[in-house]
Amino acid sequence: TEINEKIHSEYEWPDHYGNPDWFLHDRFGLFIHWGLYSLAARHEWVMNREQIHPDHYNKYFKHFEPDLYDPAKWAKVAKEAGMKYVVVTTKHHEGFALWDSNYTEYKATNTPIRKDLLAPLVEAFRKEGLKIGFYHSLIDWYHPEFPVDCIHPQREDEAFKLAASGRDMAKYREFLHGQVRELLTNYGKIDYLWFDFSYEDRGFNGKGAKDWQSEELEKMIFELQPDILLNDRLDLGRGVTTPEQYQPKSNVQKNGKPLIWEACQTLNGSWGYDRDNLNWKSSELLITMLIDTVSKGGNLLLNIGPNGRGELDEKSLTRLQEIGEWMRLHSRSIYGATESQYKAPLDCRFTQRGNRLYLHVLHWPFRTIHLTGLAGKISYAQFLHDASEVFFHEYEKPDVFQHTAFKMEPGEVVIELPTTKPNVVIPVIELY
Ligand code: H79
Repeated sequence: TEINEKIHSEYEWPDHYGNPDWFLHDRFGLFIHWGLYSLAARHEWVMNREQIHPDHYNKYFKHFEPDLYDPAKWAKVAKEAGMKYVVVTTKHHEGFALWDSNYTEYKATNTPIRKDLLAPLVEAFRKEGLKIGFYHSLIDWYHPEFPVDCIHPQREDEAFKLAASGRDMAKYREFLHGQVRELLTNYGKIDYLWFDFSYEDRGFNGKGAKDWQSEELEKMIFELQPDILLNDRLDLGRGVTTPEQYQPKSNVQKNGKPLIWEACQTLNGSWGYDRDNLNWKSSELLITMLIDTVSKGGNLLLNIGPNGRGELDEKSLTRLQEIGEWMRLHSRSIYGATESQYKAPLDCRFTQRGNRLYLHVLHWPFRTIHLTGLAGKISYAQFLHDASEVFFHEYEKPDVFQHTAFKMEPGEVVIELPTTKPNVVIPVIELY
């Protein structure tokens, strides 16, 4: 109980942004990438990677009919995995709208399924008590006024180059702002808006805040949804920092203060449904990534790519279920927890919630773990999963006889472990 509470009270976060308390508490969200690329089933950048002309890509639009779509199932899976919020692709770079937008004909209601697919999803996840986030692509490879640039497909094709001349960013911007207005008007309270992405520095005609008119867009967003959180990809230097498929070495700081950040990660390296993918992460690795993120003061937004019929594949389901089983027993070390001031030993991660310290043992050692600087600060230790007591030994003074197995440095605590690793993916010891 003597563990010093020195959790960052002040984050680098703009005053005019919404209150991020729920976000900092909840820590774990579900990302959903679902669009026409789910039919291609070979990565959501397929249009770019294979330089597919919009006219040809149109086959996916003509055949999009997710007849088994049941967002209540997805919401249940997310809830049981321990996720507290969802971020769904309203429109990805391909330009296809999942909702009944008045600004385009390229939308779900004009595919064979003939339905707004966003409304039932929002309803289903709200019903399970999850907060609602929208992913929205700033980039658009379908809109005829989006100026062709360094990451636009078909840029080497002569006919395309001709069609690409005279595109008007102002017209695209009107469309972009208009769609965002729809999304923030027609679906009730939206908790989080996740833009993707700015790339002014990436080469020919790369786009940033000036192109999107991010300041005006941001102003409109807060008029429509005063409590909403925004990510950092509008190129304004503020919002939730979103490292992509990358675990930062430590909490990112700015002006000497920690930033609010969220790792976004895939199950297999692809965001969209990817049938032949061989790069699936194990459940253990995914749980490790969640722990690692929270131990650095961040959130984890973990992605699924539902298929063209609107279902989740077996591999995704298994992983979410296994994460959920771990979370059922260990969420106390995740929700409301953050990084600790104490340095974790080798192959361990600390999280801290108030005066409670959580030691996550990623790799099971033989018999002991030495913790530095904690002598005299702990009164009890137990495994989280079964509340079984864990013995520990504290350094007292140098001249006192100490058992050789627990030879300690000043200030150290030695945790005494069972020889066999408990039967959970990653055991956690609660210290307080
Ligand atoms: O929606 C998911 C991805 O499709 C999207 N963001 C997540 C959430 C995304 N993927 N990649 N990126 C954002 C940034 C991409 C950068 C690169 Fe490139 C594309 C690196 C290599 C190809 C652009 C073209 C920059 C260099 C070459």
